[in-house]
Amino acid sequence: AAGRPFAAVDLGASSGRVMLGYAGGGELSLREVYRFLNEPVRIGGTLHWDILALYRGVVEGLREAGRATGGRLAGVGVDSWAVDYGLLDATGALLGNPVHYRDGRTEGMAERVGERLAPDELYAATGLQHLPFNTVFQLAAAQGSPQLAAAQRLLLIPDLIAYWLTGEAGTEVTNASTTQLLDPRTRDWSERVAKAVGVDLSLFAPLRQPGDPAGHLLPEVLAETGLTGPVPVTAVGSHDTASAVVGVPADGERFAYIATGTWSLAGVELTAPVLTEESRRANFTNELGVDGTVRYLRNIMGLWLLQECLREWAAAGDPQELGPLLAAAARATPLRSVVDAGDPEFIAPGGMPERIAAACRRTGQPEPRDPAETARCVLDSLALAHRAAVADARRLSGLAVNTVHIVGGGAHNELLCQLTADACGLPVVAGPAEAAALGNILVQARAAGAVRGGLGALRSLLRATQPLRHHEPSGDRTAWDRAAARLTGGGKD
Ligand code: LFR
Repeated sequence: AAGRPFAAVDLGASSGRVMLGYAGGGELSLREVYRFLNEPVRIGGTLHWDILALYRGVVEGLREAGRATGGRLAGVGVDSWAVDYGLLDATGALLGNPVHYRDGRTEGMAERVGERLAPDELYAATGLQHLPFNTVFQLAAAQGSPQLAAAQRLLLIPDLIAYWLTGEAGTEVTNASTTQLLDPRTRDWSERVAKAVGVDLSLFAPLRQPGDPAGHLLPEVLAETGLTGPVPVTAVGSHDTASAVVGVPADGERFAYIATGTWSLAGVELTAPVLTEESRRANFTNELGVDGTVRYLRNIMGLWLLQECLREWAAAGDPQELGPLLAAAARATPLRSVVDAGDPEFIAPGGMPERIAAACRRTGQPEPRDPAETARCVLDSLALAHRAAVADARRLSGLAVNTVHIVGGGAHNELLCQLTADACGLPVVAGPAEAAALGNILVQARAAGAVRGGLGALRSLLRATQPLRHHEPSGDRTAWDRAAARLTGGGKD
């Protein structure tokens, strides 16, 4: 093979994986070498990430990658979910387990921060959509805690893993943009915001750009993984969604993307942020992307709704297999009832089937009667939310969109992809499912000189090498309008 071997560490909310990719000389291939569960732990009423288990998974995965390559790797890159962090003391020791963004500690924090900086000013300065768990709100919740008082460093999750692998601390900018402390115009910290909300910016390590060197695997890590040094670690789009957007196999600029997994992140790629009041009201975010781009998108609950139902049914002694469940959902009555898949009421774990049923009752719609109807309700609701996000992104950014790309785990879900095409009235290109890992590898490979060019060139390499599926819009689009009206109280069928 012509390509050189790179490892992508990609940590998701439900599982982590180490992927081995070969890139260069026209080749781009990827395979999973190790996957491990990411199981949060509730202790003393707080939901934590089991960060040491995740780190162990990373080490095991790098060892597996080395086993496949004779101990040689041309590079390693780390991406994960956003907003969360670990605190380190003056010696670099971790102060407690990172808290999960779905933990309830941020309740009431937006109001508290809002007293110091009004929501419209916060948006005008940071361009970030309001999500209750943005890092600023987590830091507001941690204010006054002995841990924060002892902290000398704050490292976002992928930067924390990279620090343990290399001994070097940095703050990668695409993920830093999800803290709500960064100005998307200057792509640098907003000292004004930090001062107003009482955050000490010296907690953060220096900013890094995707493609920047981030150190080398430490001797102890080489020994543990059996890899032969030196192995460079490269800053990638360390926010998984930033890497996933690199991994969108788009041709040209007129596309919308939906990165689906635990979340659906739906929007467009821009060269400048949109910071208008209208954009704030539509709850659109301006997260930073690779190569100076802006990820203008909205968070939608995503397959979390279904994952939580599956967990609940299994716990109640009624386990469902995903394949048959989706087949039954495909046969269920379309658009029988829908919920607002953008509603933050669905963020916390627990009791999901009942919470979905309650949302249906509240809007005067029939409750789903069984798992198949619940799954159909979730998928119809996601497609409806995808449609609204794509329409709003077009309207607010002025970008003419002619194709919707679905990447991430949800690209495997044919029903979801078809419903999204139907709802949007646009062709959907589905795949790659491992867009985040591919985006991670492409940025490393480019930094190493194995591939060349801008995002357009990286994406044409994706199109040439990755299997994609096409969905043409079908059905009656007005049915989606009527379903949307049920949620806004605009009329009940
Ligand atoms: C997706 C994601 C989203 C972010 C959410 C929480 O994995 O990174 O982009 O809003 O997780 O961090």
